[in-house]
Amino acid sequence: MHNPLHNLGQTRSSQKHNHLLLTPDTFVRTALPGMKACMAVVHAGPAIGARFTEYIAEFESGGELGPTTAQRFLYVLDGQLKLEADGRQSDLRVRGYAYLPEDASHRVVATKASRAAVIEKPYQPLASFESPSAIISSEDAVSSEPLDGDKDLQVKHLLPDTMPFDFAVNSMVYQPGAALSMVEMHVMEHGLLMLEGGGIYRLGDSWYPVTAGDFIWMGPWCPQWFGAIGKVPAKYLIYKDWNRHPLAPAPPSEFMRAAPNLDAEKSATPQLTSAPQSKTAKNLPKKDRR
Ligand code: UGY
Ligand code: MN
Repeated sequence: MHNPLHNLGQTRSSQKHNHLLLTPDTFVRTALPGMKACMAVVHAGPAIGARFTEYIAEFESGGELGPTTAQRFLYVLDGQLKLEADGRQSDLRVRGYAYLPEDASHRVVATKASRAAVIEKPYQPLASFESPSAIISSEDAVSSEPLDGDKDLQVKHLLPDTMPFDFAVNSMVYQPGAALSMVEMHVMEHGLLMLEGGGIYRLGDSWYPVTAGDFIWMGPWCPQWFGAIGKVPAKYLIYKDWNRHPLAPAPPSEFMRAAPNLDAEKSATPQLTSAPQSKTAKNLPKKDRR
């Protein structure tokens, strides 16, 4: 039953200068331009200092995402999506995902009531590399590897670990009792969606109980540590920017300030490839690639 006293104003949600914890009791839905029968719960974006946006899209059957001028990554949480890109149609089921480069004209339509995590980031090109092609795959098709040799903490890299990609999206599964082996502080920011289980997240100088459905944004150098507690594994989907020099120009400011012309027709057609195979960027010891 709806509680008019709203739990006396209590929530686990918290906003600090270098991190944000959003719990489902505080989610507010909004429509984004071009969405049809679909609502977004925006979790992070330039308004809080993030250089990407992440939102949960909640589709009715037949609902559709609007366009974006940025790179887009989609991960299906519930239901089923039909993706049309480059004249090809693909079905994305739970744990299915897609990476669409900036110039990929595409449509995303739900074939039943569905939810997806959507990440969008303006691309930072490198003069010496071609920009990436589209990827359509499933987490189930990607093999995992232990983090820092800990078999109880398994990571799946959903995007190729190669320089053309300016961001990574990984899933991380912690057996009960497993934990990050260090308090991490790094230049990259994170968008993190808890998918299963729970535990304790240290963010900055605070320790938070977290559980499936929660979202966390961590700004650059935000102290971070996680330990899984409970009787089931804890799993999260985590975004980070990477593979770019810290002095690399930020994405064009039009992306951040002005409303882009989202109706513009795009002509370029991406080349679709299957699951990523390459794992390790050249010249970097694997253990440092968290
Ligand atoms: O990839 C990462 O930086 C990851 N290990 N961070 C995290 O789980 N908070
Ligand atoms: Mn990290």
